[in-house]
Amino acid sequence: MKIRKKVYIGLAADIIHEGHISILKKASTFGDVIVGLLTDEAIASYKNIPYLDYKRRKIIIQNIKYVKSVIKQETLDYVSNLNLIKPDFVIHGDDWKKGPQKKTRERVIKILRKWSGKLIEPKYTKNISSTLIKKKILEVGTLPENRVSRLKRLLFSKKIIRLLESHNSLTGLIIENLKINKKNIDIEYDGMWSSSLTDSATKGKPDNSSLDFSSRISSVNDIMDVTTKPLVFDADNGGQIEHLSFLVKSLERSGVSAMIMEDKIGLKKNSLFKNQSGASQDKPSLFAKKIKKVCSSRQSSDFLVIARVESFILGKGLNDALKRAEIYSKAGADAILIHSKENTPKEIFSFSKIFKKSKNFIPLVAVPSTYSKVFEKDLIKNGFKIVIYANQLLRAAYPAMELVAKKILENGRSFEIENKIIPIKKIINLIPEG
Ligand code: SPV
Ligand code: MG
Repeated sequence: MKIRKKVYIGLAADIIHEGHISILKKASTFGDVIVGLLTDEAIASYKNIPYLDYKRRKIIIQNIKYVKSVIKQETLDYVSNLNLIKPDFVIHGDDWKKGPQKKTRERVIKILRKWSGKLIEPKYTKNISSTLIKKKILEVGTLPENRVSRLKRLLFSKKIIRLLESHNSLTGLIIENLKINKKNIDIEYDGMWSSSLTDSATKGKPDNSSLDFSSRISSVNDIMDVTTKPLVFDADNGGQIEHLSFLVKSLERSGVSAMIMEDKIGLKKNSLFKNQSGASQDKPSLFAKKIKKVCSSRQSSDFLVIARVESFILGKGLNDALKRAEIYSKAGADAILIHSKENTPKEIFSFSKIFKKSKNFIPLVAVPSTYSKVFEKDLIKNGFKIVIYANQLLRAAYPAMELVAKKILENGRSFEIENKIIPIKKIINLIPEG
């Protein structure tokens, strides 16, 4: 019996389109097609994680008639899978001759030489852009359960999750769409932070729980209407334990991926205020009960509860912070936000250095508002998995608006500030008609 040749093809296969089918069909004419399906982690190393998780993508691919089998490809690099399979052919669209996969391609060619394998590069199917399809998805929206689970998936696949404050739909759209390319890697925000501070300020109210949760969730829903990325909700101290399960249900129903709950009690005060007199911390055992309540109320463990330790904010020091983090982790928290209002990350790094070694270690979250010089790479090195830029968009918008308002008053007309504001046409075209 003639032994069939082996054809290897690496795929992300997030949004399957006719381009994928055409390349798989072509591959099958050379032999048995083995798909190396990129894991979320492999994809996250050069762009945003896919809409569908690995399991679901695998089901789709292994049921395509041109595919013989599917294996995991855990890195963008093909070498370890190729060494394992020693395929006669590797097939890939010729679009990887430039861009982020150029080096990967060179390594494939080199390794194939070892067993005289061949690289086949059909012309990339033009006019099918997954970016365009993704735009369509955005128009349709995303189901809450898809969105909720995205944060947990990111936690397992990215070195650091980058969240930016969103206080309305327009800021949500900036976070959703903005992308830059740095050294051939797409860089973007992973999701949004619904900040109690900026949500309240946008409505002209102080950050002392003057906005009730239904108002906060209404702002969240506006953002959810026009975005697909995960959103993390600032739940202050979660309110009364007796009401927590209703809050959790509402958040999950809206598609929120996580709530961050702080261990303060009494009339709420923003943590960045210098004077924290009157603010106090909950008893660790009582706060642990709140965490447990969230865990038992959530419909899915994909919805995360992040415990925010305020010991440094209230001058209680490292040992108190560590003790609390241990208790909250044991109570079921999925991550710890260790907050600080120092102007360097020294304090939070002293915490992570010890907590990293604990058997109760869970991922860490940083909010570098006052210590804004810290680079993400240093947060990663120190065990942080989520960074929240908690208020920057509102801080950018307010002075810009105030300046323009002032200039109109000064000049008695708006002509002088035309060069500081975008043309009306641009605003009209900014939001496509539904
Ligand atoms: C918020 O953004 O509302 C926060 C972070 O809770 S902080 O303002 O630092 O307290
Ligand atoms: Mg807040």
